[in-house]
Amino acid sequence: MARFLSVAAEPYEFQFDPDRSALLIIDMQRDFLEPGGFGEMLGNDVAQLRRTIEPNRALLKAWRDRGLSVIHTREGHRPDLSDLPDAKKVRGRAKTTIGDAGPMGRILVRGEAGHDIIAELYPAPGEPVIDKPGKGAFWATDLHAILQHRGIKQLVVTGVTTEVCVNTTVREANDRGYDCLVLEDCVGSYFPEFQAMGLKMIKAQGGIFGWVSNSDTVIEALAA
Ligand code: C5J
Repeated sequence: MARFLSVAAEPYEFQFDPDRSALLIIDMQRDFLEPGGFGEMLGNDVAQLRRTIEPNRALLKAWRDRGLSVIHTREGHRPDLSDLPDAKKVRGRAKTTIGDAGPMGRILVRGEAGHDIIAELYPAPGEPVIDKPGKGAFWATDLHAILQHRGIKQLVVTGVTTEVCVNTTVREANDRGYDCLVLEDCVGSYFPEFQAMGLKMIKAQGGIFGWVSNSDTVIEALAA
């Protein structure tokens, strides 16, 4: 019989069945988070994202200790860039863009060092890694099929960045019938104002896209 756990959240408590829930960790990739990576090369302050590493590490350990589903994503493209739309390639008019040589290999290309997940949160054997060409984790991937085959109905979502890939994925998940709980200390943006607004948008209007809480509440609920 399903055993629901309840955690304090906004706009109201989030109740979830751990056996039908997955921890979905979005794009915790070296190029976004590590000093010397592509994100920093663009002038971003990676400390804004790095503060999420320790809470994610603690949550991931608690989640794995319970034997629950963990799924990781990575944003990136095939080495021949055949899945990279021109619109994405040229957006921003930067001199160095996706597919070009960057500080940790070709930027956002699968198989390159910068595309990989940071060591602190490295996927364990058996944990699916979804390679996504877009911002949302559902578009052009098999994420929905994997979740359906596992009977997953609810997602605890963490990762980077709050206003881009996390928000897009939560919206996609919401339209596919999943409940999403987003943990504010485990998601990050290079821009504090986008972090705040990205979370506000999710929980607005009675939880229009989902719920917002923090990692301690989930870890405590799992331990109870
Ligand atoms: C992610 C991005 N992961 N901001 N990508 O948010 O381009």
